[in-house]
Amino acid sequence: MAIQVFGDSISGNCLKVKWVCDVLNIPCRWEEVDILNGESRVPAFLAMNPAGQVPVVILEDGRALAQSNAIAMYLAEGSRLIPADRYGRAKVSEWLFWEQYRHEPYIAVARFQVVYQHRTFAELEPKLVERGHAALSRLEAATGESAFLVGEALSLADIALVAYTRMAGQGGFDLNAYPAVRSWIGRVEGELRLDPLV
Ligand SMILES: N[C@@H](CCC(=O)N[C@@H](CS)C(=O)NCC(=O)O)C(=O)O
Repeated sequence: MAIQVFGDSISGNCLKVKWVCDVLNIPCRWEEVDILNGESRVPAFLAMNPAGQVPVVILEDGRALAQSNAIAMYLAEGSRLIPADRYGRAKVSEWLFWEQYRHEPYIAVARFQVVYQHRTFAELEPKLVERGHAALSRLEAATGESAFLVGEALSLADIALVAYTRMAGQGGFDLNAYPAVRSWIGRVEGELRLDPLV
């Protein structure tokens, strides 16, 4: 039986899970959740994820798992998306933790406020914008040094980080200021067979 992925198809966090399944040919069944209409806050959903957020997956044996990066780690275990060596694996984790603490809370939230809440770029909190640019600057340095975030091959780090980075323009971040990031996005989109967003 395929795993079920409960997600919102324009959420970067949810797309991470879809892309890992696609790249690794893991059969999955997508269940669209309308988060704006409260579908992630009803009892049946909260029974799967008490945090009331997508993505959440139901594994083949019926157990639930939430948090995009935890799901991605679970699905990718033993695959080419996680380096074989201990240091490489730890570097992937470093990027995944950083994404949730220093990247997603600014870039994804700015985009959420624009795309879902219809704020203008000028109405965004300056702190969101400043920290989003700080995250992009760090990525600019890293992507200028190697083809992918952990060495020369696609890993889970690239999938997790590209999700909201490629959408950053929708939150008011001009990616033309980050040429190495743009090239890296192109490489990752190529690996994931995605049409370019920018
Ligand atoms: N850290 C979580 C964040 C999940 C998250 O923020 N989900 C959003 C959509 S991207 C959501 O479900 N929002 C609806 C809500 O919080 O009610 C993850 O990586 O999975």
